Amino acid sequence: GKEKWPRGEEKIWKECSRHLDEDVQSITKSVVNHVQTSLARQAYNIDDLGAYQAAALSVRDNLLVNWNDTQLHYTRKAPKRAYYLSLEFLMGRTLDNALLNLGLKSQYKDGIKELGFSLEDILEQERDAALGNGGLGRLAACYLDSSASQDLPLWGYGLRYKYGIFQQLISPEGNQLEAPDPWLDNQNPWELPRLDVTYDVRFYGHAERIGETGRATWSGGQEVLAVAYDVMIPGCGTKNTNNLRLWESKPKRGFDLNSFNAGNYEGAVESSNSAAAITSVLYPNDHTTFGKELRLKQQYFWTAASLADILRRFKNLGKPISEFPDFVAIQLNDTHPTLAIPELMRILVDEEELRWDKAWEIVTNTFFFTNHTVLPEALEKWPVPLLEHLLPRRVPERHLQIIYDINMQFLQAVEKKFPGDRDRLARMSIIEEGVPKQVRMANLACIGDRKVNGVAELHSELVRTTIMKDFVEFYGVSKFANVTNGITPRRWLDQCNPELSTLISKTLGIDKTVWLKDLTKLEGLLAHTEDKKFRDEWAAIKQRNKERLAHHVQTTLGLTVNTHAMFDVQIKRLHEYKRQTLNILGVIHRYLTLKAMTPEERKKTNPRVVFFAGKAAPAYYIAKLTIRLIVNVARVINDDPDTKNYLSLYFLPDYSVSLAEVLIPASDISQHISTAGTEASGTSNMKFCLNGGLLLGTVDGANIEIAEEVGESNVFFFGHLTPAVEDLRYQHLYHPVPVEEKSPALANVLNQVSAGLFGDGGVYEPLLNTIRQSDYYLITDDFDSYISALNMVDEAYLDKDEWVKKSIRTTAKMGKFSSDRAIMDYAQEYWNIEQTPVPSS
Ligand code: GLG
Repeated sequence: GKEKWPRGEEKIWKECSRHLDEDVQSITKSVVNHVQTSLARQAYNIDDLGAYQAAALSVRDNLLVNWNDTQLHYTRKAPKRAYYLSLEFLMGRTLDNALLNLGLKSQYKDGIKELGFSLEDILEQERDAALGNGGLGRLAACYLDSSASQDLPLWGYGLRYKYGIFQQLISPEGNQLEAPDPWLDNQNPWELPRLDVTYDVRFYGHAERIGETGRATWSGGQEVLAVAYDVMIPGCGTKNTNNLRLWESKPKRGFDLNSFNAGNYEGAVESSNSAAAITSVLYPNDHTTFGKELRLKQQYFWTAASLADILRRFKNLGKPISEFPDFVAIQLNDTHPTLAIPELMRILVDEEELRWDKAWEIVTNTFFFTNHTVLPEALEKWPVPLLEHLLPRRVPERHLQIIYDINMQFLQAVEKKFPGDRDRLARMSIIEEGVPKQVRMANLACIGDRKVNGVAELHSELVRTTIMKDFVEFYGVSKFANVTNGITPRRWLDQCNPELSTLISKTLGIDKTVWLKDLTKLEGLLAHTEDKKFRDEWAAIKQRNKERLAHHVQTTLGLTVNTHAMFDVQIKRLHEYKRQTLNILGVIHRYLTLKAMTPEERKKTNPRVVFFAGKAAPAYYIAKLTIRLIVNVARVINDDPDTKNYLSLYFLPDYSVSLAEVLIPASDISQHISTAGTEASGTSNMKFCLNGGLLLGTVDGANIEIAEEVGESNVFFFGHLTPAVEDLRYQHLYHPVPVEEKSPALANVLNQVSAGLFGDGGVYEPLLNTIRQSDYYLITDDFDSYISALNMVDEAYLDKDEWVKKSIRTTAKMGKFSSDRAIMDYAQEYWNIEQTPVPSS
């Protein structure tokens, strides 16, 4: 018969259920309880780290109350769900965010204090969960926060890397060194191991077609176990607590017994190693792909486990498989999870025994694809031999068969629409001819998806007119849309800038949970720009945030920062297209200019402190050389008695989410200076502006939309526009003009570096030559207008009052850039899912 749930007395279960801790006393009790039982320690031997762990476990208990209610509610209501598949989730720290979203921060602060600790100190004990490289991974984290805050039934799926993005060290010469990031060493209180939720994932093996059915069987090869770890994602001002499910790979049987019995002990251990290796490390490359087998294994392992899990949940609904797209929407974050398309085809055709056409209809109504870049080096391609021939390493061979079948049908349709256009067929094919042949993942993702989107207006337009042009002509333009990125104001204002958050609530006269969830409410600040007292408070908070950053630099690097200078910040991955080179060459130009001045003239200038932070991909030589140059320029100019009161420079090592939380609120101006058309969106630009920092940038990515919101008089724009870029590159190659002619100022800077002003005779030549030669990123073309923009910033800053007004106006107009707006757009225009609030019990 049917089992009765709950077993035993329902009343007892209910009475004994845990509720949220809401008062200081029960919080203190729960923390002490964890000290004693979970950590097996006592009042006499507990330090800050232990106190952090106990507090975290107690907060986790509270999160679990809401998480359980949410999952039960979703199961009972059975709404359509969305799944966000991302190879990266750059979460940062959790404790502070959880306390704020639960609304329990002040209670925990008091409770922790009663136990003799300070909440501020124990928050610092937490290590970042750094399972991402940069913008793409942090965007995924912001979307999870927004999905919970907006009561949307959404889960994230990713990998539980044992090592996150590497730790960056700077050698005495100024070189970047990479060290592993063993973030799980201290145990992770924020995850729930679900040792009961596992799937087998098959690699290699052999696929055999069954007659003409289109079906195949697939057997043999290596089987790896995927084990689920769940991370709770609390919403702000709601009970809804979503889930991020991360997969860990494990050998299916601890040992391969056959090899063991055959006396091959080492071989047996190796096979268990290779299974565990799949989720051992995040690939540290941003915007570049290498056809590495392990990366392909990661992608397949993760998509296969996630799809199996999604399918199992769908099957529990008892609906026919044809209704799959009515209950499931899957967002592919970049092309990384594109193997989900052939994998779902495999399941539907081989296991569910659907006809190919029927299966294809389901697939193309389930998936949605976000593109994050038009840079060619970032578009994923996998060599066919890696997917097929490389014996005995036939990574999912069956999937290649399916990809070929998809391609054949697709190209037939293209041929029908554009008869005889062979070039077009070659461009649109999923397979790129050449040695070796390659699988173009963006083409596959586009063909297998219902909708494709870019991440800012300009970028989406570039997607339509460049990389997806042929596909627009084939499918029509409506398949290609835009969702401008967003950021969560919970972490990126309330958490990182608590004083400003308090001032905003006070000024607007509303509770913060209201404006944090409807960020357009910030516009109400505009009515107060003429209020001198408000402006003074605004400026004083910025000043204290600058002092907080200076304190951080003092305690971590032992350096004293002049907090009365303007703080100018560029923090992001090191990349030629982001042009940290333009910035550092600008700094050198400023230094040379100051040196040439009399002491009296210098006194009239605007003192400036320049901060850089960011990691370079370990194999990216030019990016690493740029770091070295920054570090060595800093050394010289910070030591120069003539200029050091007017200009100083810091490279802060090991950039992370937590460091960003200190840097962003402290900035007066931040730089987003990519070559026009190269930065798809950028998201830190939004974070700085939300915190009242002004923007210096090129007409690129989301900078454009920020300027549209805040008005061009409140941003500093410079440089060539996107349509000019190609022509300029062409000129560089075929009609080059020497740097001396184009920009004497820049030529002088380059010569000074070459001449060894910053030591290191000769080492920077390869970097300087990228500029002197083809100058692909247009440093020479934009240098002079960049310098004038910097001068305009200085001039504007001298009028303090007007500057503060600009700052307030900027924050006030950032409503559009909340990730709540973006996630609701996906929910309504793409996934067709509904807000499903969990009733408060
Ligand atoms: C990309 C882009 C950024 C974008 C981010 C999120 O380079 O411009 O803001 O994704 O969409 N790979 C990235 O970081």
